[in-house]
Amino acid sequence: MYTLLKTDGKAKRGRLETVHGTIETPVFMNVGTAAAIKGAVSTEDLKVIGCQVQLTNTYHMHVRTGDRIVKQLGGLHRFMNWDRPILTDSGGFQVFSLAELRKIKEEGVYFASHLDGSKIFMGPEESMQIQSNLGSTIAMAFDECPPHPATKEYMQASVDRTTRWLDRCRVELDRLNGLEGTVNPRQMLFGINQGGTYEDIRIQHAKTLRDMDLDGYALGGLAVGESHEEMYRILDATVPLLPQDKPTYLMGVGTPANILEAVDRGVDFFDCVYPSRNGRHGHVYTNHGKMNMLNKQYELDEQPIEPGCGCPTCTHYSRAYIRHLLKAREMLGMRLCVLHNLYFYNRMMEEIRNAIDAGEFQAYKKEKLASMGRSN
Ligand code: PRF
Ligand code: ZN
Repeated sequence: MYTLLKTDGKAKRGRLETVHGTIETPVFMNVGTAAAIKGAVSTEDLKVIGCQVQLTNTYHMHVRTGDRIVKQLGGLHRFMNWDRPILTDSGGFQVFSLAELRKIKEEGVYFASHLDGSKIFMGPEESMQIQSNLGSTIAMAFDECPPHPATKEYMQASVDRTTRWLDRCRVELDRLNGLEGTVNPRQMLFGINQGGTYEDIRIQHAKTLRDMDLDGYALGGLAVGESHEEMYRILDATVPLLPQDKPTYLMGVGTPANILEAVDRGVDFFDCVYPSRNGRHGHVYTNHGKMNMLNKQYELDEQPIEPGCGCPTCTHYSRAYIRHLLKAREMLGMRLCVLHNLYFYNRMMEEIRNAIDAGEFQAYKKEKLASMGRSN
């Protein structure tokens, strides 16, 4: 159940109650693609960092180790020793970005695994079955994330198919939730709005989705190569059409600035690999912009990454030591940078929630954007 607690302009402050506990929004979902946050980050670390919800991928768990095995082991929560909410992405996006020899048909997608080339079929029913085996808190509808750019004809046909797939997802998830032995019989379903940068297709699709009484509404097909301005234009046109009393989720976004702009347009949920991926490369976020920890200027620098930061890294280690670890290719260097970045993202979301609560979101956004500078 989602409760809209407060609005500040279009920014929403919400609360989603789930069988795995409460999610305060706006929220950043930490990306654990294959049931692990890359960079050797554990469940215990995530609790310290203030992570409310993790995201795991249907596609990755299906091709290795297999969702049936995870089900036999009691589902993802028990498998990962994580008792808070988990959202699983449907495979729609990963099939399009990773798999080879892809063929899209009305029934679903035929493709070859990126691991061993084995032939796999995934349609709406298969995606729901896998997500049900995983037992995540929130399942995502199986969609097509069309490439950017795509012709209008292709986009319209793709979105219409995604809508038909959503109908099939709903029927199948209802069936699975009613079966005996289902890992999480109260699994929720979020639908996904598509349409690329075609405003009219987006709007028409959003209107179709809002009449479907889903647990949440995602915006897919953004941050796939269009400009930030185009993405904001699509959010301006689409988010106001989605039910305000349900959570909204902007998939795969983004930079701190993207998140601030999307919150300002009414988005509740985010996920992105940037904090973990950048951290693994020694790139860290601070309130004064990004830093490259490999730079020579930190060789003798005994300050923490960000003075005043309460993360496990900044509490204990210096820039000089972190630079050394990265140079020496010690795993700890990556891990410390990832921990700081995830803390930075989760802390920013907490600041956003506090600012909306106080009715000061505009002032907060302006100050944060100004202090971080253009690089974010
Ligand atoms: N669909 C799904 N997952 C996604 C996307 C999408 O369009 C995106 C696009 N940014 C990220 N993850 N199912
Ligand atoms: Zn820190």
